[in-house]
Amino acid sequence: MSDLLLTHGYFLFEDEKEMQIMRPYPTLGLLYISAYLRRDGVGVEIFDSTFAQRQQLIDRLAEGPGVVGIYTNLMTRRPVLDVVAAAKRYGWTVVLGGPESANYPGEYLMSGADVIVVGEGETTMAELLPALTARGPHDLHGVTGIVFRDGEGRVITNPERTKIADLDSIPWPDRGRIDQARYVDVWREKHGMGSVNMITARGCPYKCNWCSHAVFGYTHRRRSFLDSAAELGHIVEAYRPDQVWYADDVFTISHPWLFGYAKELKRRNLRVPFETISRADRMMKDEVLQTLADMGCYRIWIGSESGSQRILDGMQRGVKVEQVLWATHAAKRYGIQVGMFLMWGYPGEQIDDIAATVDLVRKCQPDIHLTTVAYPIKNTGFFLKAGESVVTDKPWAQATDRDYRIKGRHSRAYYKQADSWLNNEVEAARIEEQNPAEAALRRAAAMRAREAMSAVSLDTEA
Ligand code: B12
Ligand code: SF4
Repeated sequence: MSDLLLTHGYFLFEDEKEMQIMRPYPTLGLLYISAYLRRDGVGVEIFDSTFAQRQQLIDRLAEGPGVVGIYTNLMTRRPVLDVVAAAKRYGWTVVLGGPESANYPGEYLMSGADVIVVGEGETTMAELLPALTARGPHDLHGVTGIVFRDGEGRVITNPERTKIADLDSIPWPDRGRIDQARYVDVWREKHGMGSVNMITARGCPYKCNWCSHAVFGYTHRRRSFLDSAAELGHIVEAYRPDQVWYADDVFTISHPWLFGYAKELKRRNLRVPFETISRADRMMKDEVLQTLADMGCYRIWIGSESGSQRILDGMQRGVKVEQVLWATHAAKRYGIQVGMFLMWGYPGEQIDDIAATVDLVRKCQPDIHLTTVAYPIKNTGFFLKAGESVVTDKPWAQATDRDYRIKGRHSRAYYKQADSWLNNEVEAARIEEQNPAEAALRRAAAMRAREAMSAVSLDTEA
């Protein structure tokens, strides 16, 4: 019998879209907590729901009560609420962690959860578990970093927990406790490259308005490059992936760190192809791109978001359009593929701003570009600024933050046409020289999409 069961609400096989994408990674947060607690002798079991059926988790909960800890993010609200209900039916004490429950502690407590952990889970759980055993779930005053309900049902928010200063002091994620090999195999089968995720830092100090800082705040803490390289060495030995994904928020944020890491990997004779995410303004040196290429970076994702400086400034992105243009071209010069993330519908965006985005992507010619219609995540600057214009017609328990709409904003159909305009224009520019006839057809399609936007422009979301 373990002291703690850890799980999450992401069931890959329940989601057709996710099954098509098939790029699963384990939730590192749970693996970090498991490793930390087990080092101190706590018995931890992980039920990794990714490849499981929901009923299997419910059957496990039926085996008997204890403490269950569940990771939450905004996509998994509904399955998590189901798991919480099942756990309560079988008498479990339920602890939630991750960005979503930190944003809605009151709602989750009212839905049956006993404790919400806000921020990093390792040290909080180490203190919370004995407190739960000794005092139960309603007398947890003094355990920092949690929200709970006292004996009278009042929601009590304890002070914030101090963040872990030295990330090298915590053990590496407990990948051995889950079927990590299955993730690698799924990747290899579907994409030809087995992949493993790891992180070298926690938190991001930038203030992009739509981005959730619910877990790490605005801190930025790095692991040493020696410890990170040692973990990569272990991953290669244990799981033989063909690539890794550095899931850091901004992989090239510290150039001295990057150069040190690259040197250490070279010393260890470790060159593993990888993809990662960064910001254009942290890539503005040939030496950075050369280093990434030498280390094995085959694709870099850039949060480009908009080609309009006015919109970028409104987002508090802190990046110039020219930097995105330079960074994408420079990455390609070094043989690194570029992926661009773009966002439609940020407040204030006009047709000219969309035109500027189309123009930027056309000039950048990334290998991949992905668009999203902006949605306000709870407690972000975007959410707070949008205020009463944030609306939803679903009850909280049935919705996610992605269901929030902004009153008066254009309809989904409008942004679908914007996608068509963008994709056709970018493709036309790409094939212009080899196939001018096809390029002309593409350009005509882009024009039609732009015109169709005017036709649906009055059709608003709410
Ligand atoms: C990698 C990543 C992904 C990956 C893979 C996820 C994975 N399995 O690894 C992919 C690309 C698939 C992805 C997708 C999405 N992501 Co994402 N992702 C991340 C990212 C960059 C890193 C996650 C990570 O490994 N963190 C490192 C670990 C150590 O931190 P952690 O998970 O938070 O865990 C700590 C604490 O939260 C806590 N904790 C965690 N679990 C538990 C459980 C218990 C019981 C306790 C007590 C504590 C606890 O302790 C942990 C250790 O200290 C984060 C940003 C970030 N820096 O965390 C965004 C982030 C989690 N993603 C986010 C979003 C919005 C998404 C998408 C919705 C995007 C989209 N529009 O489609 C999708 C949703 C996917 C899905 N179906 O669930 C948001 C979540 C916001 C929110 N309120 O939920 C984040 C925070 C980004 C942001 N800054 O806005 N994502
Ligand atoms: S979007 Fe990226 S750079 Fe901006 S605050 Fe979030 S993690 Fe940092």
